[in-house]
Amino acid sequence: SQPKPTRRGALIVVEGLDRAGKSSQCEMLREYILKQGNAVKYIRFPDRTTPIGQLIDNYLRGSANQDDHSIHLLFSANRWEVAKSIEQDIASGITVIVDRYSYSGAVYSAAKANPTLSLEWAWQPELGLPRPDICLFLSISAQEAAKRGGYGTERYENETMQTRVRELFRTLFDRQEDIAIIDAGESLDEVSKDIQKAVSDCIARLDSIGPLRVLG
Ligand code: NYM
Ligand code: MG
Repeated sequence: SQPKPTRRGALIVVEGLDRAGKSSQCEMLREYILKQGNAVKYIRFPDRTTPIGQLIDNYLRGSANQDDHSIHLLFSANRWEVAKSIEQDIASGITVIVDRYSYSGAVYSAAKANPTLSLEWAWQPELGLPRPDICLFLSISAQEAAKRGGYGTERYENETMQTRVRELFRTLFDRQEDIAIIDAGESLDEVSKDIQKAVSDCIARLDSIGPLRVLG
């Protein structure tokens, strides 16, 4: 008899405003998936360790300026340079948790209100990237986020920008599929439970979803 083919991993994205609790929730989710006996990997965007990532890091810290379009395309390129390895991990049965992805990419750039940088324009370079099986949006108001120990000092970390980002996330998520809106205003454990439920449902659907798809 033939050996059973490896069941592919799931591609899980966690999105939200700065201070929504993404990193803590990603770590709790990683432990949950591991405990269930599944291989799991955590990655984040921007990946500041690559040469492109270093340009992005300089920009975010304010030590370099960039044209809005140019930096946007660098954020996208930073995903494209990892796309193959995500596909390989998924195919070999590893579930990949991604902290921020194309959704952040499109909305943070579009939030700058540059007249030639619309949400539609910003989404285009993402077309063809691995498509998440589920995107968990940790939903929290900009005011609530601001209360959580305040923002950092990087670019975009202010309430005006975050308010626009939040609106654009909503607009984008109305157009995209497989989005789970999670109320991130609750306790860590409650939020984590909601995430586990959404992810378990997604993993149970994997066989009917079939192979990893691409963003459209
Ligand atoms: N960001 C993140 C973008 O502007 N475009 C992108 O494509 C991605 C992935 O980078 N404020 C912004 C959102 C964040 C900032 O991310 C740094 P983090 O997760 O706070 O380190
Ligand atoms: Mg941040």
